[in-house]
Amino acid sequence: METLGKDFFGQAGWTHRGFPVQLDRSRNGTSSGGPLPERARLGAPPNRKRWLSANTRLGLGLLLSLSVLAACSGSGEPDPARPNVVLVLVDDLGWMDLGCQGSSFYETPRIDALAADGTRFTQAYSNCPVCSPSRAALMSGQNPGRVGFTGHITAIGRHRYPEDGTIVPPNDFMHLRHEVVTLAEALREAGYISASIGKWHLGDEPYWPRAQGFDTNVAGHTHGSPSSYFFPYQKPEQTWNPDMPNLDLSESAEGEYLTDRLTDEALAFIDANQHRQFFLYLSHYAVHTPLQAPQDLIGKYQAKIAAGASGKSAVYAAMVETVDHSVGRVLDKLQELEIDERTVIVIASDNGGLDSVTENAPLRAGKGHLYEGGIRVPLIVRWPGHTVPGGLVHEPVTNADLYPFVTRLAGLDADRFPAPDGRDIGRLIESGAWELRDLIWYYPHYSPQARSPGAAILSGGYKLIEFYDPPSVELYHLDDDIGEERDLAARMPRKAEELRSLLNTWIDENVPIRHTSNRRDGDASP
Ligand SMILES: [Ca+2]
Repeated sequence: METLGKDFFGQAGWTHRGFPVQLDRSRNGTSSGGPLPERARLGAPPNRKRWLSANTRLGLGLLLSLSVLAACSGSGEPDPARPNVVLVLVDDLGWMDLGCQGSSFYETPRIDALAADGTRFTQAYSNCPVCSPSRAALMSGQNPGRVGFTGHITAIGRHRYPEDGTIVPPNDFMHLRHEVVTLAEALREAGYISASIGKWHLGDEPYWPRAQGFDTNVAGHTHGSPSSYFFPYQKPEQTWNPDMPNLDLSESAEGEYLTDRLTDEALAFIDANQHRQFFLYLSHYAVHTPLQAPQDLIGKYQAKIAAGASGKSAVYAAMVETVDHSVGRVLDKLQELEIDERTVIVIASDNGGLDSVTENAPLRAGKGHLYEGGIRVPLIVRWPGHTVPGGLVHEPVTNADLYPFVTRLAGLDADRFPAPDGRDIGRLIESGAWELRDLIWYYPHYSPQARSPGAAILSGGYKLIEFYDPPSVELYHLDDDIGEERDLAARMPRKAEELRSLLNTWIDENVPIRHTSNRRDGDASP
């Protein structure tokens, strides 16, 4: 496949090969190291949001309905037809990391109760097996490939990849471009106030939440993890110590734990905005590494393991439980303020569980892989008046589907806030009406975990993974092989070729910044 050279995004003068970023071709490591190098900044001026440009945004404010404007004015109670939205994104939460998902090791009573009170999606996916691109999809309703952000941001900036690999990963943007209308920007148009509390990981400071439609950013920065989960959230012996923006530590004390502190911030935001419509994006750094948790909780899981429970890490389990506490505190606050009935809650994860610390079985592999363990994630929605207690949805959905759902909740017109790769999951909750569609993953990067670039398609119950290094395809029928143990590619070559063709046609037509061959003969085909 050929890499598009210019103007795919309408940015005059931009070329892929002209991207002045130094690629690091070392084999070793991807997520630790020294300070960030100066990075290229493309497109819009870096310090000012150039949002709502282009035709889709022309005159948008004037087109808002009077009811929306009334809600914006702050007069009276918020329109109950347009609920608050609390989106709790748990970093790296694996498919089996919750009691309601079937785990007997992890203790997550509050999330389990939420699932019992709402709808649980049994085949939900992140749009990428690693953080940043997955979050780009969540915020945009678009496939990471479509927005030119397919690899995650590391502590050194860009991914490393092997010098002798078969492909050169795309020189992607490594930020969510300002031209993309984020969920927060859309909701701002509907009069919502919004806060991003916790992990962001969608670019350097010019692309942090305040520049992407959020009114508040607490602790969101360029990177994907804190140096430490404990106050002061830094490790003096480490050179890489990102500050936590707007996290006032003047009254903090030793032992303060980040997940609890972010929850404090979330509750303060809810308190302050209880009389208006709000969007709370509570994006926990947990349960991503570094593995750190309160000692009493760790001891509890150490005892469980000692007593014979099957669990890989007591510390990780303790981190999962801190997130459950957080969700419980948010639920209690909503109830205390009597706004729970006009608040939609979503619990989601940005990629599969890290399989060195958690058990994803029956899924294969974990974070960083295109197998189910890397992309299949928990998704729970409570939508008062709509979700039925204990509801289950088995249709495949992705986090990009949250964009059209949430914008619809806010009363926004889908024509003006399109989500080309998302579909409103509210339809599934309300009526079950859903047409089958193909899902696509494009992840041509050497992840730290899998080091196996590739792409995948889920179509009609069959999943084909095309690996780029070395080139190969695998075909699974997920409906009767959720563990991807029986590769059908050799037995069903026509089906494999059909899906491979669909996959690559989609990539060719929709992904502007693609990988290239690393072969020296100049052949650009993977
Ligand atoms: Ca993640």
